[in-house]
Amino acid sequence: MLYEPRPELTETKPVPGFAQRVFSGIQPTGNLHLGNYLGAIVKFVQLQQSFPCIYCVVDLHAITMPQEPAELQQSIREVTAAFLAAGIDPVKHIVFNQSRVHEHAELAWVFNCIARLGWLNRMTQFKDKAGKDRENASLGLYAYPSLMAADILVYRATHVPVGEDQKQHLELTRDVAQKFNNDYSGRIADLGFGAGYFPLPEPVIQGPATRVMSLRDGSKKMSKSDPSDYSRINLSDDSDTIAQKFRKAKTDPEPLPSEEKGLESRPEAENLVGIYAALSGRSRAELLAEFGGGQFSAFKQALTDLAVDKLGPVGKRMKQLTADPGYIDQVLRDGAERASAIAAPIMNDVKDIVGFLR
Ligand code: AQP
Repeated sequence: MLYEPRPELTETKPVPGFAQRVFSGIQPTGNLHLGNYLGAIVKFVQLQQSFPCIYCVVDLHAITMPQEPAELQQSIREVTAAFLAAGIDPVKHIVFNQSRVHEHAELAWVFNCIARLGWLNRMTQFKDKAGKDRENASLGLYAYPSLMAADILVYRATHVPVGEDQKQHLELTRDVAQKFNNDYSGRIADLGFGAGYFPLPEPVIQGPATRVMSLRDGSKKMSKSDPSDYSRINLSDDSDTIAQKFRKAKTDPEPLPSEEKGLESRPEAENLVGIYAALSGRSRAELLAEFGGGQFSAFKQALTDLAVDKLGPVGKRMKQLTADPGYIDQVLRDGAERASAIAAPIMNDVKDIVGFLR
């Protein structure tokens, strides 16, 4: 697993022929957790140094599963607060909620007519989320990856920081871009857009922790929708809760190994060491040299102290920000205006390419 810190994200490979731009989103579907933080938000913050970035609270995606309206509004503000608390700059970059920019939904329809059923049938996230009752899943949940392609390509974004679970959706985005470019290649050339209208965006998956696992089951990813709150560390958890969750985190009876090889087939131990490595910026080998041979209790105490130290200030700032919804709403409105200014001309180009009158 790729838990080693990779602060050199700035060396991300450029996509030739396009202005380099970062886009990513997070669903407002409940408490943000350590997986979202290490797998996505930390990378969002780092990439601001080298790219213009657009970060979106993807509320259209959220309603692919049932949401209580008042809770959805609250979650949109909380995810925005987490972005800002972690260090995303809404003035130099763009932060907004997806439903405010109608071009996402418009382009998604065009992409629904580009993407093939066979492609969507292969998406593992749909299978996981629909579960056994597929007939009863929403059409929106099935078409989720097509909307995600539109989110990215409506800004002709070239780089998309995500956790490992989103890799397959990113591949589908590239397939959609490629097929659109091929299907309309003549028209794209006639209108003077060169060889291809859309870039094939690069996933930025490397980073400190690409897949953080549940604290209750090392074979399942840490997730907002896990019914057990003990499966995850929420960004809003206070220090006592963080300590309690790490104390109760599942482990095995063996002491910690002194070398990385000893973590094989020990998913819970590997996960905790990976979280420590990501939060501290130290390598797993270094940590095992220090903690190897010792009991989990001492390691868990050190991990708790580190997590409280790193996440405490983020949680505190989130609380301050959510206490001022007027400010959050202003950030989102302003971001949406600036996002629309980029998306509208791109959507107009798409209409011309496809052959709509406008
Ligand atoms: N466990 C994880 N480890 C590393 N990265 C993760 N991400 C999610 N879980 C982990 C990354 O966080 C970003 C936002 O994800 P999302 O909210 O859009 O949806 P998700 O991937 O479905 O996240 P959850 O927490 O599992 O939510 P629910 O339970 O609602 O489905 C993405 O970049 C994702 O890779």
